[in-house]
Amino acid sequence: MAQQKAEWGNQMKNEGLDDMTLLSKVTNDQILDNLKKRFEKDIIYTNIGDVLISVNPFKFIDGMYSDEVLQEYIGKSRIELPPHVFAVAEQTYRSMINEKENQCVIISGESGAGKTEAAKKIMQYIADVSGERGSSSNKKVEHVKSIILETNPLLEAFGNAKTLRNNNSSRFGKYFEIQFNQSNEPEGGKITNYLLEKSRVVFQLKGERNFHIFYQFCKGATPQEQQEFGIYGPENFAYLTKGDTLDIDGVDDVEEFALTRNAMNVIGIPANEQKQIFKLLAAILWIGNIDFKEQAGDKVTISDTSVLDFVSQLLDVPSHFLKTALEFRQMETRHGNQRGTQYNVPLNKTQAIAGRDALAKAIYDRLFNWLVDRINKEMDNPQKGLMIGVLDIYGFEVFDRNGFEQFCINYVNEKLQQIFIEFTLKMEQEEYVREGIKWEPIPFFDNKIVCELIEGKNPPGIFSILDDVCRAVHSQAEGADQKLLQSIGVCKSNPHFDTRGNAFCVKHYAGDVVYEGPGMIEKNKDTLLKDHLEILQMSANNFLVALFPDVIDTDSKKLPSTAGFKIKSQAADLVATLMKSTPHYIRTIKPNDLKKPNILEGSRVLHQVKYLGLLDNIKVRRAGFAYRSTFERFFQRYYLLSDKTCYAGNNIWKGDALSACRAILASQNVDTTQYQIGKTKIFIRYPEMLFSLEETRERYWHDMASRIKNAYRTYK
Ligand code: AD9
Ligand code: MG
Repeated sequence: MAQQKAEWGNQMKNEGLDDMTLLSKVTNDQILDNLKKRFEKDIIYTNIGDVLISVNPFKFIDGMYSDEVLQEYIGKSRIELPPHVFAVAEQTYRSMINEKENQCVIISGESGAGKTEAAKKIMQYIADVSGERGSSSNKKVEHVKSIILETNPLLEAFGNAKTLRNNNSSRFGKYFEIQFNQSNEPEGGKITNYLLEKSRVVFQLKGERNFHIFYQFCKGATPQEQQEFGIYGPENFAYLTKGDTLDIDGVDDVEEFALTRNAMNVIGIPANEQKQIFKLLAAILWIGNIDFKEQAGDKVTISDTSVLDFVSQLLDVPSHFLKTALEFRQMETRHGNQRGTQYNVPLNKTQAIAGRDALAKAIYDRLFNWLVDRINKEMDNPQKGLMIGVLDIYGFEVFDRNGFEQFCINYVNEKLQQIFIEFTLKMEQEEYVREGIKWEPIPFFDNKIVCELIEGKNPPGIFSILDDVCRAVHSQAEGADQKLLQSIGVCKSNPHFDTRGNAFCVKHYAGDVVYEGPGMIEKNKDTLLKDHLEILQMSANNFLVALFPDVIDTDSKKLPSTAGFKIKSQAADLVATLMKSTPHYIRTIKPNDLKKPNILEGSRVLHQVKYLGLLDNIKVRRAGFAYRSTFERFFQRYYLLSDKTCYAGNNIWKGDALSACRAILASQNVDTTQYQIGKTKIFIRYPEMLFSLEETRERYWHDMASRIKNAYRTYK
């Protein structure tokens, strides 16, 4: 480690700055140049003050996350060692202990930039340093630590997939909250998941796959599972072959399956529940193999009834009911508010396929949520102590064709950018004004206007318009897309919006995205078909029935909650939680689109540097103060440093906290240009000064301990 540290030191001298606050010229090109120099030397981490920038190396860098390196970061301040994800984890954990406040780590960046890998490192670090592994006498702590580490393979199996951008792309967002006990050990936890991309269950683009678990299961099922659930190689299932890709380079699905099963065991999911999970996965795959034959009169019939019978067996539902639910739609005559008779309308082939797929998606989505709830149950902790949350959420997405999913994903990113602006740019500047600190304001783009465009109520934002149209075309699908295009024009008063034929364009902070209108209303509705709900609730399998506790709504006037409404309220909850914690930022950057090591495409990185707002971040940081603390807190921490405030380790100060702070700073001969005194807080310009105060404090305690030891020896 010593040698490695020395090497890192040398690299830093020759190869770019480890804190870009110190750049000689603050321009986007200089930032790019600095990141590039470091990347070429395998230095993937760089700081902007407290924000960590990480460039994905797409390769294993020897020793980077070894136990020795991890140990090295324990107890160190951010400025003592080279920038590293462990330094962020350390600072997060120590801040929680020292400041007694909840913390969160917000990881952002586009798909394949390294968010999930960074999140895993943070979790690993916290599990490692919080009480010694394997030695804690508290069984609950040991169990929670194992779960923290094992949820990753499990949720990745069910929630990640190979995409064109990332071989292990998270197709859901997650906020993992670790709850600590009085001894600062993890004693509980809670995962909140956001918007699983369930459309992947039934469709994948060329070169992409369905969720990993399906391939793992098909390749790694035991002979008994193969027989009982009719599971064979993935090439046999329509849902697994849409993207013409069954394997991922360098990944052994059978080995991964063993890890998934192991994770289930460690987490505490018993064999009978595991069996239910696999049975439903098989049911989904077999639903995908149901095909329809067209009949005269725009009707269909299921081509192969043996497939239907097998699905019925897996779902434990009567075969003829399932057949009706898949071939017909139940309708009801209505006379005013009076309910009338029910009758079946035959579906055409397109409708039947859409219905079949909706059933498969609904089962998978509920199964995924069940899994998250199950893990949460294992980590449940009635004692609510301090918390650290780690947010790993899908990055900003722009595809050739963008739909409702991209719209929701980009909306959440817009909200996260708002928080970033709030914390790092706005609040910082507002605080200087409030505290009367001398300050040169820095202009920056505030994306509030884009958030308003999407979530606003008055004037109505895009989500409100989607909901209105859903309400207006409640029971019929026809004309919905047309109605949306008519209604959405009102958003044109916002300069970040425009219409383009069948589509509309939003000018996001990270770039312009054109969203296709057709299909949005259907996706926003997101209702489970009544016919499907009825059939699933009829199942003799209690596990399946419990996944669908929905009450069948007979009042057709009432609009069930929409997908847009759900993501909007989830985002609001998330923002509220994050705003109550002290944030730590990791901004991840993807160096190239080839997913290859040692290649940094300048234009791709520059684009990310721009939309991540790194330039504003550096400017505000340079003009600002690295550290601030209330007079009281500063005094409590450093009273030891002055003879006026401390005698023999005891606090002897009788005056006010501000005067104590002045006495402490004077005793350390701190230059008055290095700090400013505000109305309630002291602001310190450079972290080095704080570091030196910390060192003096440490030394004091150390000397004190030696003095006591000597005195004790003499006494003996
Ligand atoms: V997505 O929005 O979920 O599609 P992420 O999460 O940002 O995306 P991920 O962490 O999955 O990206 O990283 C993509 C791949 O890059 C990983 O599977 C690794 O192969 C690779 N990677 C990422 N970070 C590192 C790293 N620090 N060291 C080595 C890395 N490889
Ligand atoms: Mg990810």
